[in-house]
Amino acid sequence: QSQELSYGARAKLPNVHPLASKLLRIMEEKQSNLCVSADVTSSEELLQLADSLGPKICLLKTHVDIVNDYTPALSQELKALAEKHNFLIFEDRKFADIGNTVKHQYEGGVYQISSWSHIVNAHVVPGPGVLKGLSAVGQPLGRGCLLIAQMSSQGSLATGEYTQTAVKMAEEQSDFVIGFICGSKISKKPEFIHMTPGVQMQAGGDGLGQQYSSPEDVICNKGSDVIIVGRGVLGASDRLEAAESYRKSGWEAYTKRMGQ
Ligand code: BMP
Repeated sequence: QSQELSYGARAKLPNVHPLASKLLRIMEEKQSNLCVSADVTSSEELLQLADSLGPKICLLKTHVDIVNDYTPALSQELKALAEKHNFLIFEDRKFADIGNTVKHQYEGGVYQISSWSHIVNAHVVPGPGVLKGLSAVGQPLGRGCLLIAQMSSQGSLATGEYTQTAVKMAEEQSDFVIGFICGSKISKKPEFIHMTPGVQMQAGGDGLGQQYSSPEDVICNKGSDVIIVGRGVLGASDRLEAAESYRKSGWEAYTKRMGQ
């Protein structure tokens, strides 16, 4: 078995995207491969989460379109908190249209996502044009994109050849694609970051198709890099304590994988 590179070593690879490098450095520094999915509907709660959990996370994932009192001040304050606590922001917008349309959706509209979110993601179902459109906006700003190669939900169609095509598409646009949303490691290239949603301490589901695996399984057995946790943290009576326990589990699974 070939020697696996640490997050820190991957940050220094000659062909790594600068944003992927930054995220890998944050992960190493904060000893955190935890992305909290801040799926809340009020601005105040979102900012409170970002400020209190900020020290525990490498990445904050948002669904800005579920916030019911959005103003541009929210995204500006999120940006400031990301700097304060040294994490990146990932707006989980799941772009899935032709290049020209996603370009407008990324840059304009109410949310102006490209102006505040370091990372976005896209479905590969439209073909490479979706990335051409997004990168026209994001690349000059130093942004990065994750391709949705697999999904955690039951009955997902993103399997087999579809997943393989996503990997190929990423390799062909590695000046903008920094990794994948996936259930397990799907690319051998250490420059790409694998991120996995559907994580809770206990396996199971939510009755609406979500399927959960544990941090240990995702990082250690499946070889992914980042755990994405929503309700595992949000549903806890003490969210900070829950975030710390996911950070610790994710990090221990990583050190175990590295054989330390
Ligand atoms: P939770 O941990 O509460 O199940 O939340 C998971 C989060 O990850 C949600 O924001 C969801 O939109 C997102 N997600 C997912 O669950 N599965 C995927 O395949 C892709 C996702 O973005």
